[in-house]
Amino acid sequence: CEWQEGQPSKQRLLVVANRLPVSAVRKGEDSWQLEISVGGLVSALLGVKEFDARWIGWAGVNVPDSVGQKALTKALAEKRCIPVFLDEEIVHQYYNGYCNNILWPLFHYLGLPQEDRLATTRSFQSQFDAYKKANQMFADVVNEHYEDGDVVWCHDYHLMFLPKCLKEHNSKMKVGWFLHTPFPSSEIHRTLPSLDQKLLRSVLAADLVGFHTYDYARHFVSACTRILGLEGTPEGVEDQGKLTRVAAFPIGIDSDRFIRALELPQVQEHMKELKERFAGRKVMLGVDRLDMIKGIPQKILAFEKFLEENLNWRDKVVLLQIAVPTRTDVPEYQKLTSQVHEIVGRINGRFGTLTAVPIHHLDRSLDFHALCALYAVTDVSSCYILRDGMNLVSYEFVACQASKKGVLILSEFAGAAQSLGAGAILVNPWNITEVAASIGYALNMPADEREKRHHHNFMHVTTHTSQEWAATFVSELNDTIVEAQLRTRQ
Ligand code: ADQ
Repeated sequence: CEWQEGQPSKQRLLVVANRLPVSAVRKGEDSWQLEISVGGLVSALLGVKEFDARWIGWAGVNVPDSVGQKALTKALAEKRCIPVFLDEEIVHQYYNGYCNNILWPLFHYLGLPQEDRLATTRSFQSQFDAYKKANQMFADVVNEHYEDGDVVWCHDYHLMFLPKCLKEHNSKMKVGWFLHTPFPSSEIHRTLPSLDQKLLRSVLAADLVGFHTYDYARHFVSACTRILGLEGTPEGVEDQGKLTRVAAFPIGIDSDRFIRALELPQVQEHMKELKERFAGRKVMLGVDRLDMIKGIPQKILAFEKFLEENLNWRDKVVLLQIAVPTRTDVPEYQKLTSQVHEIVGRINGRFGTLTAVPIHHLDRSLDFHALCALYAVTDVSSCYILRDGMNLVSYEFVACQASKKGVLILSEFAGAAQSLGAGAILVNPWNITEVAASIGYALNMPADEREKRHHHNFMHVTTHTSQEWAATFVSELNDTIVEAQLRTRQ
């Protein structure tokens, strides 16, 4: 975990996110095993080494006893991580309930099924209360560890109340908030009954509010003007003389880490095995958390349509879908897993031969080296997500394709479409006819076109890195504070 290599001479940064970059597994009364977590936020922030950083968050486990809490706190301290202990009821109401059942689908424009909508409306208030309570618990831990001059960087939709809690305790604290998901149009935001105002106002307590794209930032400002009646300015949102800066900070990846990894003997070995295993076939790849927003069923159905219409490709192409399970105790996610298994089974039954099946689907995460090797041997990366804040998988694929120059098929509803759109084939993931045609186009694309498209994206991915993203956000936050101080003095 490179996170532990903090640099004491640099500015102190407290990163606050719902989950720590590691998950804890209990091995005894006072012993813990820590495993790196999978997810975009972790991938992006692990590469950030310009700060003397500490990470505050939940370790993903209920630890009711003080012996266990003490031992876990000690184990995490070695990784520069500080735990927030949440009990089962809070996790149920705040994390599974308000965050994952309400905010997540809402921010990704996915409505809830009618029966859930009714149940949710009834349980709304208690989930919202738990959300506020959990945010206050995060604030208490930040306050305990905060030192004058620290920058506090709050992340994501789980912690929209945090800026307010922190500023109420210490108005001089430098607080930034960044959203990793899309911020939907204000019309969607208004369907959060009666509580929308509270959430927006809490976020506005931050000094700087950041989004992946200009569109999301614009939606946020228009929600503040339409719902709160505040004034939007070119810099952000103004409320009674206080300006909250709002801007786009597109995230990137630690591209060097991927490029360097490709030279490692174990990665080369993996690549050799994969090439032998899939010799004579083009490789298409999907790497996603198993989540509704990733559109895995739609992706597989589009592949089926492609095979239907192009039987000559039947044993010449393979789709490798690596889907790491998340939120496994939420029924919607369990249903999604069964649905994907069923579709994969049907298509393999329909198009498989005695020696080969068209889809390899794995319900698990891959380690970093295996992932790099897989990206490197892929011919076509299928990132046709239904909706995604950015989508780092598309960046990681591009970083690993320096020699192969494979094709990226990317959803127009991913934030990455704005940065990698010129090099990728953009598709509407809901339109499987269009996606199926794009698969054919990608598989047959001539080398010079592939090279041109790849070059565009590679330049972007290697210059707009996660390090640059974090440095820009923090420096903008520092500048915002200085400007605010100057304004108050005038
Ligand atoms: P995620 O929804 O997690 O992130 P994404 O940006 O694609 O989505 O990042 C996923 C990360 O997890 C990647 O680094 C990928 O390598 C890793 N990963 C996914 N599946 C894996 C598997 N099976 N095995 C191993 N590793 C796997 C959220 C938002 C995104 C936003 C990021 C960063 O939803 O829109 O881009 O945060 O802001």
